[in-house]
Amino acid sequence: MAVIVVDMQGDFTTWKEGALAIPGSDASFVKKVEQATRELKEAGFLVFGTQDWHPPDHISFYTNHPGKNPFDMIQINGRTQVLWPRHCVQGTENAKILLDDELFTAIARKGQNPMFDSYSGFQDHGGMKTDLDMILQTYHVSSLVIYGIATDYCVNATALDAAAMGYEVAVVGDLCRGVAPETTDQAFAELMGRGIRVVQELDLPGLQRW
Ligand code: VGL
Ligand code: ZN
Repeated sequence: MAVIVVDMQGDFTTWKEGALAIPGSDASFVKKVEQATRELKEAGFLVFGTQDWHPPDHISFYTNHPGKNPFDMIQINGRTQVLWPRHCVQGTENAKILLDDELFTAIARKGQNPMFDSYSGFQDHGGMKTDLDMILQTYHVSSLVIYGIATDYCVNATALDAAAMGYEVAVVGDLCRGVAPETTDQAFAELMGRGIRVVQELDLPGLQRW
């Protein structure tokens, strides 16, 4: 049994005045996520993280598409791409993970190829795998508790991929924050539709028998 903490990085938080700050991601949210993660680790879960880690010329930045604005949608390689503010640029202060480093057994970086976005911690939009699945297999992990930011993008994509790959998955709703209410509601509905359990932090003690 293991935890995946998704993209708890400065640029996604109001706490750090991030470039792509997700509503409700203040210091108390981050501290709550850190405390819950510490308790899960103490209960015997291995803890893994994902980290959005883009080069400056990344395709998802509106600044790399002349005339475009933040949150515009464009077609790239036959799929819709949201254009984001520049965020989580490799090596920058706000690309750092905000939780205590010592909690993590390993961290999988994603979004490093300038040509492809990567919401999922398992693979980018071009189908290139990260190390995450291999790392989980090394530790014989079969069930995953997933939470972090953003519910409607990277948490959603990571949980859907995990379920599709055969992991038993629970997403902890109140340890997530979403970009927008409508897409966040859609994400929870989609997760439940794929057999993923959506639980709350209070339910976690019951999950520890996984
Ligand atoms: C994310 C948008 C762009 C996320 C990452 O972590 O959900 N969202 N890059
Ligand atoms: Zn990104």
